[in-house]
Formats: sequence, structure tokens, C-alpha cells
Amino acid sequence: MSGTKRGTGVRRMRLRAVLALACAAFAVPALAAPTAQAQSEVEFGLLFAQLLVLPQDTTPPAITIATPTDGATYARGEVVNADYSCSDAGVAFMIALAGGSALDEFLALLADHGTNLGHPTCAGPVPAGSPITASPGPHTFTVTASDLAYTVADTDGDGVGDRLVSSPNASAATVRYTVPYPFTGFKAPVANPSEVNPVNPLKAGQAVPIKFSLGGDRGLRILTPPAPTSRPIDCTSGLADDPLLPAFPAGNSGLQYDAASDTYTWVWKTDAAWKDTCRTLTVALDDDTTHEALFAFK
Ligand SMILES: [Ca+2]
Ligand SMILES: [Ca+2]
Repeated sequence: MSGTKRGTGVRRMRLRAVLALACAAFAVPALAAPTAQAQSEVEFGLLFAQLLVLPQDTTPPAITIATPTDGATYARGEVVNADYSCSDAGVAFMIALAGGSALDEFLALLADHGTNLGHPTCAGPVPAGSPITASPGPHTFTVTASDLAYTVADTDGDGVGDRLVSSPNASAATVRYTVPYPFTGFKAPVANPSEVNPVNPLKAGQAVPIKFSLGGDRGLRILTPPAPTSRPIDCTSGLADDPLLPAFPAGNSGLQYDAASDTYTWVWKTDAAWKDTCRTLTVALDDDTTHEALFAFK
């Protein structure tokens, strides 16, 4: 930072300081100092004196996340630019005190005098205006912010505060969005609606392998609890009156993924008591999609 630039900012600060001092219990020193350096020091003293006695900022920054929208589903390949911002009355006051755009200069001046308040922050996974991650699956988007709050310390024990100690308030906000997996239907032996999968009556109670691809390995935590689920439906109308209840797996295998065939497999244990009834088997995924297959137990 050049001395010239700082001098300009300090002059801006001086105007603000004089205005702000109207409410501060300080005698206003004469600002017509004989040299620029001396004038700067007087002005700095005024500003610093204000900071020592002003009410302290105890409110964390407010964070607004417009995009991604909480709960949104975005299409694969869709370019979505992040839109978020942070606001803080304490930071706004400091900006006004510093003369608008001169906040960095003001903070640098404070640091030069042994008071490092850092900088206010407002940061997300990508900068505001940049594209968000659009890979298939669920995503969280967290923005964190901090302000310029400080406490006043009495370093010489005279009972009067004389030093500003950085003590920023922090806040965070999170939204969740999803991008659907490229699910293309259940794989054989299960057919997709509107086809109904017959289950051999002699084998009622048999295990039915539920197989599908999500276009790659998405991990083994892709099922939204209590998925998979099942419920009876009317064999003629296809209508359901009962709630979806957890379906049971055959054995203890759980969900498995085979990379060679890019196939997820979950084996459903059917019940011999379901003879002459029809049911759905529903798979809810963590990309907020659900997929259903129909079965007739003859
Ligand atoms: Ca604040
Ligand atoms: Ca003191």
C-alpha cells in the first residue's frame, strides 16, 4: 500500500470520523495538523477512541443463499451458478467508518497500530457467481461467514480499555440439493412398469434380485431409509391403500455394487403368505427419486 493511497483513505475516514464523533463522548482535537503524518495520527486516534467505547458487535453475520435453492433438484449437465451473500451490521458500520471502499485500508491501518481485526469473511464451496457441483447424487452447500467483532482489553491495568482484541462472531448456513442419478430402470430379471412381474406360486417366499445401475459407483449409502419398501396393491386397479413398509432382504447381504457390470443388487425376500396378491417394491434413492416395480404372486 502506498503512502499516497493511505493518505487519501485517511482523509475520507476523517470526514466519517467527525460525523460519527457527534455521538461519542470525546473532545474533538483540532484536525488542522501541521503535517500529513501528524494529521493521520490524530485521525487514527479519534477512530481508535471510538472503537474503544462503541457498543460491541455480538450478532453473527446473516447469510442468504439464493442458489442453490434448498431442496432443489437440478438436471444433469445443468449449469447452476451459486448466488449467496452475507450481511452484518457491525461490518457495515466499519465500512462506513472507513469511508466506504477503504475498509481494507482501514484494517491495515489498525494492524499497523497493533490491532489485527482480520477481515470479514463470506465463503461457500465455490465463489458466488461460479457454477456449483453438478455431479449426480445429493449435495450440501454450506456458506460460512465471520464479522469484525472485537473485545476491549485493559492491558495496563488502569481500569480503562486500551486495546482491541479480535473476537469475530461466526455463522454458517447450509442448503441441500440433488442431481438425479442416471437411473434407467430395473435390470433383469425384474421388468419395469407397466409390466407386472409374476412370482411363481410354488416359489412364493423366493428371493427376487432387484438390480439397477446409477451410471457408476455411487457408494453403498444411496438408499433413503427405510428403503426399499413394499405394499400390497389391487391386482386389477393397481391402487394401494396400505402404507409403504420396509421390505426385507434375503439373508444379510444388503446392498451390493458390482463395478464390472456397474450394477447395484439388493435381494428381496418375498413371503409365501402373499400368494394370490399383488405388491409394489419401491426403491427410494438419496437423489430424491423413487423407483417402483410391480409383482403378482400367483
Ligand atoms: Ca456482527
Ligand atoms: Ca488500560
